[in-house]
Amino acid sequence: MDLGNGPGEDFLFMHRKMIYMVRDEYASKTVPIIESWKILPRPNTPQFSYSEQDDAANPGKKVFRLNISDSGFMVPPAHPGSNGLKFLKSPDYFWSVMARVESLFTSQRHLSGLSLGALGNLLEFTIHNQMHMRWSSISRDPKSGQPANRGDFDFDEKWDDPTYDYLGDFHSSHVNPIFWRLHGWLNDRKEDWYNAHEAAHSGEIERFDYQGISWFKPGKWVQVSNPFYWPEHDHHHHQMDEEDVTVKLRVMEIIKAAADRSQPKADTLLGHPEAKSRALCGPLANNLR
Ligand SMILES: [Cu+2]
Repeated sequence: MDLGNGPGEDFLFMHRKMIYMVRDEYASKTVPIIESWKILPRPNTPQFSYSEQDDAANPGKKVFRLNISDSGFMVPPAHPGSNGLKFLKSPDYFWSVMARVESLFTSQRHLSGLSLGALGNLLEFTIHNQMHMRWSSISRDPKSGQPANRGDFDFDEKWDDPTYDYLGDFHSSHVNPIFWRLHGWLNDRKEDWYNAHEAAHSGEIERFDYQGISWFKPGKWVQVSNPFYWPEHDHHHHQMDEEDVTVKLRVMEIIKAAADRSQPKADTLLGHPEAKSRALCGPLANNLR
């Protein structure tokens, strides 16, 4: 498997762009952003954590307030009969696999030997997919309330209902606030990666602005100069041929039509960026459900 290839960089760039677009939307509506997880919530983290803060109403006094980002995040049960998912959601799995992978991706020694593409591919196919599934609840048909999975090409309007926030489906996962916490965590690993390289061999990675996003110049550790965000006919990186781009554009049109039609709904602002990511990330939950 080629770990250092372009798609790993695309994965990271597309999500960073998406996170910043959504944070801008929140800022423009003066809504506080959904904070990233600083560390993955442990199976034994208390569900409600309170921290001491200054009391604005009584200067000099302290109050205890609920601190969401330090609180635990309950793990919803797996669909009965899905043993693979049951294992993935277990504390054993968290401690024996996820916590170890997490420590690799925060380790300076490990990060300073990875290219950006390898970082993206490794993150996506290990902890990213596991986080989506760990915190997903049972997928339900929003109309009937019965357990059901949306087909990959089923863009029926009923799936646009904001109550459909299944984390295992790219159509809906971004409606779930946990999506932004876990993707915020992933996004922060790029800064760890950059800092690890700076510490190990300062100057080998240069930063620049790409499409309004703070990114990394191609060089020893970075392969792609124009990470994928939306298919275009005029640049041909990753050996994408014309026919391939045409097919991708068609798929994007279908997805965009589905996203546009939910305009009046609350989830629209968040809907576009992740709809775009469908074409990039590939099926996430298929092998787990
Ligand atoms: Cu994701």
